[in-house]
Amino acid sequence: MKRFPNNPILTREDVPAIPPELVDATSVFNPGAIRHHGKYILVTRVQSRSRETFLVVAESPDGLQFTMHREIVRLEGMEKLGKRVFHVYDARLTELEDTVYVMFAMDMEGLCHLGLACTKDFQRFTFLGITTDDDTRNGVLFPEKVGGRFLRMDRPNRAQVDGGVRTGNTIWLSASDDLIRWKPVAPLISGRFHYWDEFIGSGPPPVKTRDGWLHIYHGVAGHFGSANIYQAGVMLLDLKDPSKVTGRCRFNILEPRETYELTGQVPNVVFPSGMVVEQYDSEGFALPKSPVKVYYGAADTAIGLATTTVEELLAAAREGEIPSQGM
Ligand code: BMA
Repeated sequence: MKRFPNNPILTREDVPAIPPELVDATSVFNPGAIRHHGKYILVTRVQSRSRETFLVVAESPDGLQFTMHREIVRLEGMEKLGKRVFHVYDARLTELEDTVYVMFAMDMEGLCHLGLACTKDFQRFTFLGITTDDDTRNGVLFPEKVGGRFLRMDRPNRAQVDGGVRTGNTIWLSASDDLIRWKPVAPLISGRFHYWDEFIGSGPPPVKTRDGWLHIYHGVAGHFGSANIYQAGVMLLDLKDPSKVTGRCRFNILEPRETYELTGQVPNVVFPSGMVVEQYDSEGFALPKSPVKVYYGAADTAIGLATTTVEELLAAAREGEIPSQGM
């Protein structure tokens, strides 16, 4: 992927003061992204000096220059949970039947859940519920039902990186009839120990192509002492049966190299979370030549944009497995 020359596209200096919670923001990162009614929308993660986390919408006419809203996203109905929610973060956006769904991480006492909210206008957001029983992050909805059911990928937090947070090394496919209650269907891919993607999690929601469901994920190399390196990669799932993995990149497609990715609140992080494919055919398949914009968190501090095409991503997903030494 190629970095946009004016990266980073959003930094703490772009975050307006939204008193009393948010003044002099510390960071803005890990955005969900969507093109909606001709505008590019990001739902960003913003932190204040208290290290509270807020979701704040940013919008743009061209996907390159964004303006942040002067209000914090309020998830209406979340107060009825009656339980403390420390943070909501890492939104992923999917449009289903004229409604935009936001799946996000919710840090609660002892574990992290996946929460679901919806909006039609990015002004009002309705909280729909907690959608997990176990510690889980990185939930992404498929943009349509497959085989009559809603599908998502999610990543149970069952592993621990040295010096890092609880994480996971398997992305699962789950299914649901109502978007709230989910059942695991099958594990999809697991971390490749010793290589770039030892710990993994979904990036942006998958994209429908004639060749299958194209999906960008993040991989963490945890074997470099104090520095966990977060990178981006790509995989492909069978169109009709997404529990079948048909491709996975050998090389990462983006890794921390620029100063704004190498240094910051958490160094060495590119964290892809939003993706806009510009062109689809009349049956809703992404066109191979279509430009693709990938929005990513850089060092948990700023937002970067990387560009590519659908066919380049498909080619990367077909690179194949990392061969074992000596075989
Ligand atoms: C992950 C998540 C992301 C974060 C990344 C790097 O576990 O918490 O939100 O960007 O770590 O710190």
